[in-house]
Amino acid sequence: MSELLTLEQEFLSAIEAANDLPTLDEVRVSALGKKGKISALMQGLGKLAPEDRKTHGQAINAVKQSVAGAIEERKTRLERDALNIRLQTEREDVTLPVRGAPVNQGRIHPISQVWEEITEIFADLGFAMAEGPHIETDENNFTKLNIPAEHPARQEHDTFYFNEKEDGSRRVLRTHTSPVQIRTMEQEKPPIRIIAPGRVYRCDSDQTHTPMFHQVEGLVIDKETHMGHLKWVLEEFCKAFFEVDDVTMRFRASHFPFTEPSAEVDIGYSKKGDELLIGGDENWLEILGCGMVHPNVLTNVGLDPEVYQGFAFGMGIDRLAMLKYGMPDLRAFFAGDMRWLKHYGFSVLNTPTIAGGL
Ligand code: 2NL
Repeated sequence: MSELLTLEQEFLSAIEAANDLPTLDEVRVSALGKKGKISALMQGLGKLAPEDRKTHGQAINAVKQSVAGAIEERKTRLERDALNIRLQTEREDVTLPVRGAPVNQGRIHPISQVWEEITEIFADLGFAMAEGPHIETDENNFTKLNIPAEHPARQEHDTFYFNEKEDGSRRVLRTHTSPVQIRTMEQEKPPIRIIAPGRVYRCDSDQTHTPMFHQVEGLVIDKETHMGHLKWVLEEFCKAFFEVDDVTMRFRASHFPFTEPSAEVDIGYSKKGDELLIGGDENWLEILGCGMVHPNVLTNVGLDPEVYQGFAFGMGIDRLAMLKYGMPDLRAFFAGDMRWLKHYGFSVLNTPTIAGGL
């Protein structure tokens, strides 16, 4: 029994002497841990005569309680002391300027910004947004758009082709977002009013071309949709996009395999120093292509051209971004240069809305 009391005294002094939490924990392990001295005594009870077990067991338990209690008390004390020391020594200067949060440092890429602006404007005009795969079938990218095999337009598209499959079919990286409209016309019944913004790919790279660029196409199909509607939609779009009350637009007859008639659209502008002012008819800038959906395209997607008609248009997002925000070099868009992005990028918190201004 006296052995037990000595052991208790030993532990209590060790606990009192422990000046930090790790040392205190070492004491705890040596006393109460799985291989600790008190635990060992507990395990030894089995070897005692049955009549001694109870008294010994109670005595060991009492020591265990007292040691555990002392450890807990010491722990609370050490933690409080540590906190007091920190409170006395650590100082926070609340007058220091606030460090920029990620939300203030990050930038929205001009392409993302213009993409948002465009979808916001067309959403306001009643268009839904449609998306589709970047890897497309030859049929969706060309054939159904009235561009049959051997058509010269296929060469103009500088297509990235995948290897031919065993059945002779081959896939392509979409050269325009038109396959998205093809899919929509096949899946939904008119009236259809959609825009399809997205990445497109052409095997072409120089000062004004990158192998991946961004396009937005629009499509409206109904029973009586005509070119007057097309003109109005594009005019409203240009006014909203360039944030002006009036635009001058010029529709020049053109040709695309998938529209008939087809037109290219220019907007008038003038120069004031380095600045480009939208409006007037001093200079013209081509911004998009459009037309009435070709009857063959309607037939190819299962729509009766005797019942349905509609218009479509397409424009380059990157080009529109360069124009609106005065960025001269297309290749800088994809260089990933943080200095460029800091200069031309947009605040994360500045989402374009029709009401709040683009
Ligand atoms: C351009 C010209 C255009 C279309 C795209 C289209 C799509 C379908 C049917 C008919 Cl599914 N047309 N798209 C029509 C005319 C012009 O894009 O210069 N884009 C950058």
